[in-house]
Amino acid sequence: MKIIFATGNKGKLREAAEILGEGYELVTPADMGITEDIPETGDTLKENSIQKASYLYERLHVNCFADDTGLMVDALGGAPGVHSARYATDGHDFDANIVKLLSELEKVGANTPEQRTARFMNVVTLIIDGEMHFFEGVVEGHIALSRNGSKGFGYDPVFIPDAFPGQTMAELGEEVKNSISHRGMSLRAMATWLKENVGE
Ligand code: ITT
Repeated sequence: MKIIFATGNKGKLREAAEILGEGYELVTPADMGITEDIPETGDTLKENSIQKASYLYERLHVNCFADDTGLMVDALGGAPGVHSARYATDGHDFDANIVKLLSELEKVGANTPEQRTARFMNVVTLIIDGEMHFFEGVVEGHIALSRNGSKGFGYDPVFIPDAFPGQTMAELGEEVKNSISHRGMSLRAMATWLKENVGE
């Protein structure tokens, strides 16, 4: 099945291709000549996910999906949350975001795993024949005291999932990450829905 993934994030694209597997050909907005940043100005992950998928559907009238993800840290009242991409700067600066996250946790004196609990939450919006469908995923864990590992992207070097205590997502590598991740959960649910309802 050929489907557009409304993302400009290469890490997400790589993971989605791996999670969905051989039956899918993923096309990006850039492949379709859409090179501007797709706006994401909503107050919730779901609003942003809808905004990204709708932006493409309105322009191209083709089946597509979008993923919006946030890292919710309990000791920071749920921050960076919906603002995860632009936590430290206006751009998508992964390193600066991690530096800010570690420093904010230090400021509030959250030093133990129990004080640093967090989760990645993900909402996928799928538009098929003009109708929207939603799939959600979550992975629980905590924020490491310092960064470790070089795989993955974004906040992976500081996120330790409960399923593998002692290793960050960036140490576990893509295959293990996908098997337990927020994105793995929602995209596998989307693939099941597509198989049952579209037959692909
Ligand atoms: P698109 O909107 O183009 O898909 P984005 O990077 O803007 O890409 P989000 O708004 O969904 O995507 O992501 C918010 C931030 O969370 C961003 O900085 C990501 O790098 C980070 N992030 C998203 N998924 C992640 C993951 O699986 N592991 C670590 N960090 C992640």
